[in-house]
Amino acid sequence: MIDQNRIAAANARQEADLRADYDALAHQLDRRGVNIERITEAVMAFGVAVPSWGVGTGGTRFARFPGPGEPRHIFDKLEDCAVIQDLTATTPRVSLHFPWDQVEDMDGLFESGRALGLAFDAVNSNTFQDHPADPRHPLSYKFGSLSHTDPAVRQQAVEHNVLCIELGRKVGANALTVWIGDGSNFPGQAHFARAFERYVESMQAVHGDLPEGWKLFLEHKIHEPAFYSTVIQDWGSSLMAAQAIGPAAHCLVDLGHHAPNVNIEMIVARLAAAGRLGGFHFNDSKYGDDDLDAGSIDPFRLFLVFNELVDAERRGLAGFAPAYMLDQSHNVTDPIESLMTSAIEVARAYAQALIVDRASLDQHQEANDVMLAAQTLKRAFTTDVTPILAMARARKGAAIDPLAVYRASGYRRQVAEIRPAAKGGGGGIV
Ligand code: LRH
Ligand code: MN
Ligand code: MN
Repeated sequence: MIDQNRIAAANARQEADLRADYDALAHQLDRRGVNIERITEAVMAFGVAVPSWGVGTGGTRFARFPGPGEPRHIFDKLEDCAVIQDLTATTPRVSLHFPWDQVEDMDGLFESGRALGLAFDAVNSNTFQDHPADPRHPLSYKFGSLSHTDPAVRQQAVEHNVLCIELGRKVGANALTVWIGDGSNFPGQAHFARAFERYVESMQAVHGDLPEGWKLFLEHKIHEPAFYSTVIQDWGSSLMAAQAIGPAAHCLVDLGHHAPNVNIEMIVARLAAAGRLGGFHFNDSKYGDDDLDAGSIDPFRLFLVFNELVDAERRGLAGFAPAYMLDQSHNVTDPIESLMTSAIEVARAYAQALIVDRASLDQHQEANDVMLAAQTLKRAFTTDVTPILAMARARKGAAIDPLAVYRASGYRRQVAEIRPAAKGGGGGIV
């Protein structure tokens, strides 16, 4: 979607400066026993998926303010995703959400992705909304889906998930992510134990339908839309459920789905140790499921999450292969700009985690040298790895400065001429 010559010309202007910064960092890392080339290679191999729904402007319960050139459908969304990949070479896969992205011609969708240089990541089911236009969905999810008291609603929700697997197969996906809004708004409204049992039973049926090699991701969330209790509210419920559902069931950690102050990096370590860490939805937050841009509020936490991931990778935990994805909502920025920036921030956290001096860290931990252990981590976190990230992009034919090239390309202006202006308006409460 972005002219390669434009990227090459912009890179040519910045190449000498990048080389100087990269060489300086190489010397610094070399003194610390770190080979910069190994880090750059790892960053080049790193990818984080983009959610199809992320390229449209998000909204809140109060209002939505769409920007120019909003994607009209999944094919427009794929084009926007391709822009992000062209410029960053960090987002080779797109995650679809059904029925939002469901089209008659799923094979055509797969082909469109391929023509744009994109593959498909985990697909997401949606039983947190009713599907009034779909004759297969006569029943409402107002009081739950996979854990509903009515077996007919549970069956409908199971069938939707089975359909999502079928659609996912057509685009070469190999995982289904299930997040449900099931829960309660009043004490006494739901029977905690029975609702959980019903959820597990429904998910066992979905698990039974998984093709060979597929994973089933269970995404927990503490609250919203249910504001008193949620059926899969935290990693404990998620792990209990995954262990009961079957071997392909894994826990997915969306960074925004926890109570404030929860130690997410420790959850990561626990799930990895249990062999059930499925993947991530990266975003950032200050209060709840804010869905702010990854790394924009608490980059240190993002680094600490990757510190655990790199540690788990080094320890060679069996079957350790978490799926990485962004899941954020852009209310006041151009979604393409936010997603490019966030993908780079996630890669930054990975690169910082890779340069942690793990031998020293082990030593300080064993000797209970608190200050030096903490400083070992901080030293990696405070190292500016920007030249590594930029060099990795340049070597893959992407932009040294993706944002500048994107703005100069005029992409948003061009698509705004083709795509009709989207109307804003009230959110759910207006
Ligand atoms: C729920 C969630 C989940 C949904 C997406 C739209 O808050 O994180 O991943 O599928 O948002
Ligand atoms: Mn999510
Ligand atoms: Mn969320």
